[in-house]
Amino acid sequence: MEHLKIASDNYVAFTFFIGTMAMMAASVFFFFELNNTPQKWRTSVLVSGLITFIAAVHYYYMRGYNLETGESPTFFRYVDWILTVPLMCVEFYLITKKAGAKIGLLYKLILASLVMLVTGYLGETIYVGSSAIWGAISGVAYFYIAYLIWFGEVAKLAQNAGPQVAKATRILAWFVLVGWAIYPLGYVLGTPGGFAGIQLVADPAAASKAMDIVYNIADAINKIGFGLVIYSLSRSED
Ligand SMILES: *C/C=C(C)/C=C/C=C(C)/C=C/C1=C(C)CCCC1(C)C
Repeated sequence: MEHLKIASDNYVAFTFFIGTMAMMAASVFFFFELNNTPQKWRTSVLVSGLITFIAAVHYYYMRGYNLETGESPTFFRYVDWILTVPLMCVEFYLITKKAGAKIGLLYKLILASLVMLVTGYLGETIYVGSSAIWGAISGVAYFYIAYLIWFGEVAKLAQNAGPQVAKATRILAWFVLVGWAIYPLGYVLGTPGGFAGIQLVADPAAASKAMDIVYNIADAINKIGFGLVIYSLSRSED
């Protein structure tokens, strides 16, 4: 077999590589810190570690897949998201639980995230010709999640859960509003032939590369950054 190496101008492979390393390091950090985490925050910090660990395994695979085939690992990208995004919903439930969050809230968040991801996957793979319609449905589910966190149940519960939880929830809400909004940008960039007439990158191969780079950057910000907000909450006095 030919020996595969990452060319120094191969930014897609490079971001997969650095993403793998960052997710691994973050997982080791969260797991090892569990021992000196106060009991009431242990599950939350554990979930932060699970999110980056699941991503690390997928990134390790996607890195190899991309290097060997030169293609975008769309399927495993979505497998990763379908596991990790619901776990981020679990984080919102866990931190608002002591203010009375009900399991129904968790189901709502998880259901909306599944709708968001499944419709995004359909628009990216099977119904590329109607990617705008699937992207729009996905976007509605995304805004519903953002609504719950900014103004709905999550926001209201966080207000009653003490100043530290309120503050952490506000930061996480910014992650969802700004950090998560990077993904639709990747989707628009990567739609072959353009998204609803918007074509940011004309060459299909370049478009798919741009999409992978955007998704890889977004994942690092959202998974590791999100986990660090939970970690710093676990170190607060509350
Ligand atoms: C760790 C992975 C995360 C936080 C992934 C989040 C993914 C999204 C917020 C994706 C959203 C999409 C839309 C809102 C519309 C277009 C299709 C998607 C799936 C890219």
